[in-house]
Amino acid sequence: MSIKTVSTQPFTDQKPGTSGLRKRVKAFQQTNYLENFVQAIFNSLEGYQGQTLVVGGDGRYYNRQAIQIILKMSAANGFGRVLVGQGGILSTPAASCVIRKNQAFGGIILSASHNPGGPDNDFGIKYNIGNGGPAPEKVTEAIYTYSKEITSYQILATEDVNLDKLGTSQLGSMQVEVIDSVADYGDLMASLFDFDLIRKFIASGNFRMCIDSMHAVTGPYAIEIFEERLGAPIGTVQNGTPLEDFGGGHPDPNLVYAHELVDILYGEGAPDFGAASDGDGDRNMILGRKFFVTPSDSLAILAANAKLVPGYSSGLAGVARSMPTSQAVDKVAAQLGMDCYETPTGWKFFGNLLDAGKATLCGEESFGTGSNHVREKDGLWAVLFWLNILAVKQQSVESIVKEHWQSYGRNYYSRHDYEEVDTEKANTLMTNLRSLLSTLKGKQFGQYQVAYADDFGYTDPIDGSISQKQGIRIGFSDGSRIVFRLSGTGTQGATLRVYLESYEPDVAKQNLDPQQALADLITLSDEIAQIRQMTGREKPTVIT
Ligand code: G16
Repeated sequence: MSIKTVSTQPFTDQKPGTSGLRKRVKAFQQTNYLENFVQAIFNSLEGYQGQTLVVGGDGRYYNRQAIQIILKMSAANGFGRVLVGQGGILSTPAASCVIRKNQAFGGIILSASHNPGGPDNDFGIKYNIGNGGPAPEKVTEAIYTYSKEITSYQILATEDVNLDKLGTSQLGSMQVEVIDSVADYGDLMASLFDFDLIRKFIASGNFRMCIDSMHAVTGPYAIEIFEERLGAPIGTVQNGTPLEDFGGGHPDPNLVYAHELVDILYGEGAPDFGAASDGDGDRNMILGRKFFVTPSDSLAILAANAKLVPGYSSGLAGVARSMPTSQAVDKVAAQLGMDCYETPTGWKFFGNLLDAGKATLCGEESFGTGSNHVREKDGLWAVLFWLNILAVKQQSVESIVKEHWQSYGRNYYSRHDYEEVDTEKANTLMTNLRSLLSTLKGKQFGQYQVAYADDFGYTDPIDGSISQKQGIRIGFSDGSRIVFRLSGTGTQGATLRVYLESYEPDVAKQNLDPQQALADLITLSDEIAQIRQMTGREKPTVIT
């Protein structure tokens, strides 16, 4: 087995986005494309010689081939040991858990998250640091810099590793350990939640649930946790076999793409509870019978009820949400007397707050919720948190949410996405908006008066790092908001996201359809940003 040094040329498009590098599979299949990026990751790191790396992915098309390349490059670059999930499978939160449990140097996760998979769809790769969380911006920027300068990479000339057989083998001087993808993660969940209580609740027969893994990575995790450890009937988990193309679906747990589950929860004889997870298992959608819980509300409700759950019974240090996420959790934090942090979009921004013990729960409007148990958002964790609350309160999902609104008020919320918009047009729309900002304050639009208008910037309270231009916020004097930003996770053209929020403390007015409650703000967002004119689109592609 010899180490080969292969000459290569840089690619100019390897800048990591909101969560790593995401491109079409075909881009990754170009000669040296993946190798360059992996070498750029290694070049950006210091002190990893002889250390442990965790590797796994969501099982999508090209996962196995990519893992073989990464294993051979890790060996050639001097890692001492790689822990790899069986079959190449590790959900994003499970990878975070394994990194932390083994005090690994870091991890490489292969996933394009909720983006579709298959030869003509998407693939992705991201680096996680030793705390188990996504690399912070200074690391991703260094990776990008190295990717632009690269002239060669190192790889071991050797046979592929058998990824399906548990156990240890040798790759040059590096050890490869194929680990059970689920065990460590399952044990961590059992340590946080009252599994006995949930098991009894499920066994009582008064509660039925349906979990949709969308043919993505959570299948084996959900089957072991819900059906095997918690005793839910076989078949509770649907679409539980990970497929390379996710069965042709779009593994994004929202009302549009998780329609199979939505049809069940809104149909005749619907179960009491439904949940779905995304491609790599870090997102979640929570449904009650004929009832949808917005991710922003979900975060607020978990925070308000955390004391009911063993892993959080001593209270929360604080909470954090991304800027576009609704302010529902802010109300809970204020009432419980704890800090609430507002960060840019991207789970990586929560890492420092979690490490410093300033926040215990974090969440994002993009169907992500998590806590300090790992350093990634965690879909099945959120489902278990809800199950634990339901088992204690013995109420329906809908009544828990409505009681929450009665106590804290309701933050009506919706996100309108315009996908695959021409990049230049989307950039012009944002530039135009930026140039308007200084003129907006104090302006009256119908019933709304602009209280502030800015481009969100964030100074990390722990390390002082600054992130600018993180989304345009227009806030009104009644607490309503419109936020505009361009997604950092798409792979084709640009995705414009428009986030709309209004606050309703009056219980009598809390039962409107959000699109109706937000109708004036929706019209106003078009008036201010000229969305239809600039994008040529009459309506959003996806409304959540
Ligand atoms: C990633 C990030 C999240 C972010 C989401 C959407 O999630 O980890 O923090 O909220 O993308 O980002 P954007 O609005 O830029 O598309 P995931 O689940 O795709 O890894």
